[in-house]
Amino acid sequence: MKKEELQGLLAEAVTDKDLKIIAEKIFNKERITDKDAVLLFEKGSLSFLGTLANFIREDLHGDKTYFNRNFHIEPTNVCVFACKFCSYSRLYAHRDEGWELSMQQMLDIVKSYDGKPITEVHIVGGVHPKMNLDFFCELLQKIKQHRPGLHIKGFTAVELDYMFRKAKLSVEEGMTKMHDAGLDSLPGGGAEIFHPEIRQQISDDKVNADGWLHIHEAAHNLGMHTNATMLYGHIENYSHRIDHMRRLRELQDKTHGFNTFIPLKFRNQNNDMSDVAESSIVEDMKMYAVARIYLDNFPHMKAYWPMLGRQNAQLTLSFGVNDIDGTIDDSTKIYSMAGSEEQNPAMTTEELVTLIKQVKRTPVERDTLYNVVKDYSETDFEKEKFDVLLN
Ligand code: V47
Ligand code: SF4
Repeated sequence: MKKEELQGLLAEAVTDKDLKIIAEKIFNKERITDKDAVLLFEKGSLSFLGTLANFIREDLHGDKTYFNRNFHIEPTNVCVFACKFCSYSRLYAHRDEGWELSMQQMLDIVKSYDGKPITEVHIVGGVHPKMNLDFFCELLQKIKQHRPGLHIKGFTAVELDYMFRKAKLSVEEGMTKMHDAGLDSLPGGGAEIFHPEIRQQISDDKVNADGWLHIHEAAHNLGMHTNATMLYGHIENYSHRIDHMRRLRELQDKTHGFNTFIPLKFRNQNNDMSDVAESSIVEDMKMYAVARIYLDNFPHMKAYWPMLGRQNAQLTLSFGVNDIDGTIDDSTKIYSMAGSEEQNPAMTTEELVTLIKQVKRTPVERDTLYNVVKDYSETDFEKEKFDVLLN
């Protein structure tokens, strides 16, 4: 729908003066304030927020919906920290209940994808006191020796902060070492909620907001791209969410190093916050929409489908999202252990493409840096299978 038509529709449907002013700002590509964002959360109806977020999404990306082909390595779930929402980690004292992969086991995982058209490996896990910077630098070097073209997106700022401090290196020195060893980009994990009022209650002992942002800034300064997440839908309020996004928007103004923002819906099974109810789907869609509207300098918005479930992920594509992550191998346990929809989060490319086409969007396979690998708008999988049989 054209901008003028949308403006007309909203002018009739929206009676609230403040919301009308915000809508005008968005149509004129002006930045909204923190106060505007609170108002959107509090007063914006789902259809209002969806219309505005979708306007921005289509302005930036049209109908394109990106995914990539990746696999995960989770080196360990043993962790020195004890985040209350985490269903995945085991303290070092209980490491016999967890897992620790050896260097060879991790390399064997990489080798198991030989010959497959995978573009990225995502490495993320607990903070193990014995797996140090040198160990992971060696792993990075060995992966690159084996498959130089594989993009390595790895290690949250929480893991890196711990490794750098243990190695007695500054953030800049540590990041340069990892980058030189083969680390290409950083995932967005460990951000949770930056505001100390909440952070102190849910993950008191790990790197704070400034430390997290410092690590991402150092990566950006080396030319690396990174993602950012936010764990929402637990004990935080709207102001905490906006405070979180404001800190990200400010750093992005400075470095332009963030690629993607990923709101992560809090899941409440098997953790110390099981008494906290999960957010509703309506609340989830509002979260995606407000994030798309507020973070005007983030190129991409991602819904992580293993956590949301497939149908809800489809829904997010009308609320600002233009990326639904990858065809993930079933090795990622962080969400299945927290009670996500997907106990076995693997989807073939064909399934992912169909999912996107079902909601009338254009599936595009990307690499980590959003270079187009393949546009699937014209792909007919049945015909492709038939052609293979004939040849
Ligand atoms: O930081 C942990 C979250 C994150 C729970 O950058 C939980 O492409 C919900 O960051 N309920 C790690 N969430 C995963 C992550 C990620 C995932 C996918 C893609 C990318 C990317 C990054 O998982 C943690 C934490 O915020 N998490 N426990 C839970 N119970
Ligand atoms: Fe450790 Fe990460 Fe779990 Fe926190 S969320 S306990 S840092 S694995």
